[in-house]
Amino acid sequence: VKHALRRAVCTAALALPLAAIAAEEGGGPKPEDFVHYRQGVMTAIGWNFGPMAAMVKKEMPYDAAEFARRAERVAFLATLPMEGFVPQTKGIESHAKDAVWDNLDDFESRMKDLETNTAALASAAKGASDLGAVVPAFAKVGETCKGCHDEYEQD
Ligand code: ASC
Repeated sequence: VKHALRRAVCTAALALPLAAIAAEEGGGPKPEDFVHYRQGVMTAIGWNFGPMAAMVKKEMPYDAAEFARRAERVAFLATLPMEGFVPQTKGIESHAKDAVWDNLDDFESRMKDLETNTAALASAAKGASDLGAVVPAFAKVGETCKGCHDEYEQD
């Protein structure tokens, strides 16, 4: 009887998808973990965007290699935050308005625009020797940031 019971329990466990087992045992990410993850990525994007913005505003001398390196980083980082905007985080206190989850298709399409426009900036920055060559692509990224923040970010 004991063996039969153990076999039944093991069979049931194997039938459960791994993710469900992880969640049941508390091993999966909790809703707050998704929020912290996306906040960390957004912070890293801002960290790398800042010096590019300073160069464009001529608050810092234009350094083509540094600009290109940061543009590459931002293009990669832009592919990451969407994974943190999962519906189970709706209602958790953060800078994200609930409007994100009420308009998830629009939000996701804006994130895609960010990927596209940051990739274009990284390409433009790669061969650029003067600031003028990167400003249009930089401005487009800035508009993409601002458009989405205006719509979906709160204090
Ligand atoms: C930044 C920052 C943003 C964008 C946006 C561009 O430095 O934190 O969200 O630039 O303001 O318009």
